[in-house]
Amino acid sequence: MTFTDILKSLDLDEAHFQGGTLDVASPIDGKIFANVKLDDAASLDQKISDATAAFQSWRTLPAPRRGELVRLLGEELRANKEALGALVTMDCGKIYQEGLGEVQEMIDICDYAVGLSRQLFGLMIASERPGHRMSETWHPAGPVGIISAFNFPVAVWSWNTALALVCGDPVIWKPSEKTPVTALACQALLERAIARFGDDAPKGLSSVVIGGADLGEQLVSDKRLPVISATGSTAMGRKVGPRVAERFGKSILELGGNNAMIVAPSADLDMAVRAIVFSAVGTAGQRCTSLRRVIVHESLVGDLLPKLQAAYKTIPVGDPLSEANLVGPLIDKMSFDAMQKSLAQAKDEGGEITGGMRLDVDGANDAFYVRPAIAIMPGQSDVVKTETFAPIAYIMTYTDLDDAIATQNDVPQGLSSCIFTRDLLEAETFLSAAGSDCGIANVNIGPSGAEIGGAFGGEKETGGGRESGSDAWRGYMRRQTNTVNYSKELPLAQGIKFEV
Ligand code: UN1
Repeated sequence: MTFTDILKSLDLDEAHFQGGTLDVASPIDGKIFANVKLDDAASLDQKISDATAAFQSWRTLPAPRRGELVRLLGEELRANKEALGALVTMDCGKIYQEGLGEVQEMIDICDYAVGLSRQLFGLMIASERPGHRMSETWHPAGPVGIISAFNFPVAVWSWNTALALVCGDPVIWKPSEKTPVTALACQALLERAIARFGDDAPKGLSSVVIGGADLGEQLVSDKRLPVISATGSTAMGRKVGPRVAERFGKSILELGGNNAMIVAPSADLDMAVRAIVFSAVGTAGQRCTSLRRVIVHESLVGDLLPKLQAAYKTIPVGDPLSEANLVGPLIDKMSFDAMQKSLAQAKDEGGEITGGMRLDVDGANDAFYVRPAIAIMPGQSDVVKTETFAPIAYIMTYTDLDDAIATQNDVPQGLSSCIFTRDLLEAETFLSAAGSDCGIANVNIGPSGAEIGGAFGGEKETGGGRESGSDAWRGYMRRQTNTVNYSKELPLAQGIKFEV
C-alpha cells in the first residue's frame, strides 16, 4: 500500500501533506514521503486563543451530548481502521497488526468515554451540620495541552482527547515531530466527526501543532492551558513537570519505563517465553511498556534460555507492512546508535550478548532494522537500570523471591511489571504493598499491551500520571466541594460559637 493509496482510502487530500517545510521520512525505508507545514509561535498562540474561546461554550454543553461527538469519532475510526492502521505503520514503523491494534485502542477509548459522558459522578458527603447537604462536583478544567511520542502516535492522543472532550475540555495536540502525518490524519477524522455533530461544536475545539521543542515549551508554559498531558521520555518530563508546576497547572506525566518480568519456579515456561518475546521484541522494543528485564529463578534459567534463544532466532524482521514480519524498523539512526551504545556498555559490564546487529532489508538502506538482542547479565548493572528504547532483553537470575522483587523495584522508573507463577502466595506477594512498586503489575501476562479500561501510568521517574481508564478522567476536570444550607439557622462547622 502506498501513501497515496492510504490517503485515498481515508478520503484525505494529499496536498494537505505536501508542500510544507518539515520533511517526514518513513522508518520503513528512510525515504521522505510527506512534507508538512510547521507551526510557529504565532499560530500556536492563535490555536490556544481559539481553544480558550471554545471552552466557554463546550463546558456548558451537557456531557452526554459531548459524548455524542466522541461516539461519532469512534465511528470514523471504525470505518477507517485498516487505512489508519497502515498509516501508523508507515509513520512510525510498527507492524501492521500493531497499527491495527493501536487504532482498536482508539476505538475502545472512544466507547469508554461515551459511557463515561453519563458517569462523571461526584460524591454526596455527610455534613456535620443539621439542615446541610455537602457534595462534590466535577467541572471541566479548561483547554488541555497534549504532548505525545512517536511510538504510539495516535492512541495516546485518543486516550487524552476522548476523555478531555467528554469532560468539557478543548484539546491542543503537539505530536512527535517524527510522526506528524498520523496526527494530521486524526485531526481530519475528528473534524469529519465534528461536521456531522453540528453547530454545538465550537471552532478551536481541537487542533494540532506541528513543531519542535520550542513549541512544546510554549505550550506547557501557557497559563491558558490548566492541564498538560505529556507522554514521552523522562528527560522530556523533567522539563515539562516543573514548567507546569511553576504556573500551578496540573500535569499528567507518563514517562519512561524499565519493565521487568519475574519468572518463578512454578511458571508455565512456554507461556512465559511467548510473553517475553511479544513484550521485548514487539514494536521493536519501542513501547514504554516494553519488557527490558527478565529476572528468572536460577532453577529455570537452563530451560528458559534455550527456548528463548530459539524463538529469537526465528523472529522475522523486515517491512512492517508485510504480514510475514513480526518486527519492523527502529524509528531512526539515533535510536539505532543508542541501542548499539547500550549493547557495548552491557558487554563492558559483563554481559553476554546475542543479536543486536543491523540487518539489511532490500530497498531500505536508509532504514534501521535490527535483530532483537538478548543480554545475559551478571547482575543489575548501570545499563540495565537505564531505559534504552530498543529490543534488548537483559536476563538476570534470582534465588529468593524477596530479592527478585527488590531487584525489580531497584530502578528509577516504575511503569509496568509482571510475574509468571502458578503459586498463589507468590502472585499475591508480588501484588501486595511490599510487592511491585509499579503503576501496572500483572500476573501471567507480559508488561506491555495494557487494556484501556485500567489507569495507565506509573510511579517514580515514570511521572506519576494516569491516562486512559479507571478514574483518570478526574485529571481533566476540576473538583468543587459544595455545601448547601437548607435550614433557617447558620450553624458553624466545628461547633464554633460566633454570636453577633
Ligand atoms: C506507550 O508506549 O506509550 O500497554 C503506550 C501498552 C499500550 C500502550 C503503550 N496499550 O503497551
